[in-house]
Amino acid sequence: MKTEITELLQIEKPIIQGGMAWVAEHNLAAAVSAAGGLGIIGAANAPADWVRTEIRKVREITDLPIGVNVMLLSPYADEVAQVLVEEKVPVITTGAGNPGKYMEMWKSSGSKVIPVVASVALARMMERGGADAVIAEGTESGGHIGAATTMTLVPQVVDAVSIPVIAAGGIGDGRGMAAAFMLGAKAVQLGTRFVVAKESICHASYKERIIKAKDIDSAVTGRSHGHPIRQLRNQMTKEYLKKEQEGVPFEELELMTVGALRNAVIDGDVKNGTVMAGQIAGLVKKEQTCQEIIDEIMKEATALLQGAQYG
Ligand code: TUI
Repeated sequence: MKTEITELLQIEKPIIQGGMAWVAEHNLAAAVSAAGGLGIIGAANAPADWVRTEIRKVREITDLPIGVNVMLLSPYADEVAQVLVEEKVPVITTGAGNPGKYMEMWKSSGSKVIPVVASVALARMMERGGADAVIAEGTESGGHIGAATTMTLVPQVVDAVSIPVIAAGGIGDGRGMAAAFMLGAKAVQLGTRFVVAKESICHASYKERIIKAKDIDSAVTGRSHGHPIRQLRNQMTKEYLKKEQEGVPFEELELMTVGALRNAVIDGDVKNGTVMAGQIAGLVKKEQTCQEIIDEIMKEATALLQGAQYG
């Protein structure tokens, strides 16, 4: 399936893996790229040296294109931005902010730059700033989220910009991919489904929580202080939401979540840790290899899109 995104990124299939903190490391990124999609290393809050090492580890496994996601709230964002220039990373995506100040350096070092946007206004600004494409991410996503749904955001961003749009948030199978293409997207980005991939280093208990999740099992913490995070409900979200409702100050709430994502992803503490996942978790039923996931989604989407205009 050829689209403006497969051409732009030199990949076979228009499926991109999200840059999930702790999960999106070299094993997962290499497996997604090897399966014909675009694997992404999630820099999240990691130091720049970790990012450089992960990029080099992927390169030992495959020559195929990969990307790095820069989480713009990270204290290491400036250093990570510089490492991506030095390592000549072919694709850079960004999240949780406006990457305007890095755009020129990344473009002039030859990277394709694809910011995640949660509004039409930011999409327009990114196009003016030289972005090659944007990822329109709906509130169905796991982790840090915006307010608009994928169904409403994607077509409005598609109408507002002339660069290609990648849809994200709530997409977990070929039906979701086909629907996104009908809204005008030229590729999709998936997170939750890849968390459960065989090649994902995520703890078995975390994967199990996603597999067992039902449609309405996620909660959003942090709305009161402007950093909403979607995650699966557990003891921690219960306590957090109660304290948030009582008006407990941000600093105290933040203390509750220090190291909590790592505790869940690496140590498997799904009770008191942060189990980030999107609303589509209820659809994810089994652990599969990245190749199986991508082949299944492509087969289903292409059958649905037969005769439709998707390129
Ligand atoms: O970035 C994400 N998802 C994430 S990042 C993350 S790590 C984290 N951990 C704890 C606290 C905060 C972050 C976990 N999940 N997705 C991309 C995304 N970007 N979603 C929404 C946005 C977004 C929202 C508003 C991007 C830009 C924006 O506007 C900023 C502006 O300045 O206009």
